[in-house]
Amino acid sequence: MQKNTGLIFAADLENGRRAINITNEISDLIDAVKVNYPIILSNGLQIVEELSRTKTVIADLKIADVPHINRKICRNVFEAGASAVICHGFTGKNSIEACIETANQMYGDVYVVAEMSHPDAERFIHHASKEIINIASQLGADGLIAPANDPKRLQKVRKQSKNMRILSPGVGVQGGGAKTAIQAGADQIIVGRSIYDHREPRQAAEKIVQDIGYTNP
Ligand code: O7E
Repeated sequence: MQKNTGLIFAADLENGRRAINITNEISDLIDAVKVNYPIILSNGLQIVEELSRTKTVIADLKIADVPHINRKICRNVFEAGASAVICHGFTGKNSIEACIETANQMYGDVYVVAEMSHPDAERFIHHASKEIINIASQLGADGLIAPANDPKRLQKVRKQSKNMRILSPGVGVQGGGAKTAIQAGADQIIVGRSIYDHREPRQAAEKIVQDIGYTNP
């Protein structure tokens, strides 16, 4: 996935038409559109194909199964038009590797969840993040996911991951700021509700892109 504005739109809408309309409306302001279970379960995998006509699609299925199932999940979403998948890291080397091998065969990217942004995330995943980052790095993952609303943890992930790309959710409704997250080490910011729940989604996206520090060349 190319980095340009630094903004990734999380299209967590059950209404596929609305997701497509907003994606079209802000398409020049975003690097990619991220789809998760709500939109895929409501609209089928076809929504990946439809969105991919406008924008690079990241399939955020937080894949976390045994290796042969991970391969099938990845193959299905790549065949539908996704350019990248997101998998969990806590499942360990073999499960992450299955995603990366499949992605390599299908010219896709894999991002691995290193830390999460919700309350109580620290109970389990944060203890494992250092090892997750090491495994993701050794296996050649394209990047990591780490929380924008916890700049200290984000900084830590940045330090441990050296120059791996970091995509960061948690801006807006979850309390994080785009500028702070970029300063803490994020490369790209993932935003959903602050865009799609805004009266003027384009205005909201423009403001975030400004906060990221993107300037039109
Ligand atoms: O709070 P919002 O509305 O801006 O939505 C945030 C999006 O980021 C949503 O799609 C959610 O699934 C995702 N996310 C988190 O909020 N926290 C995390 O720790 C991880 C993710 C995520 O996207 O993981 C894979 C990128």
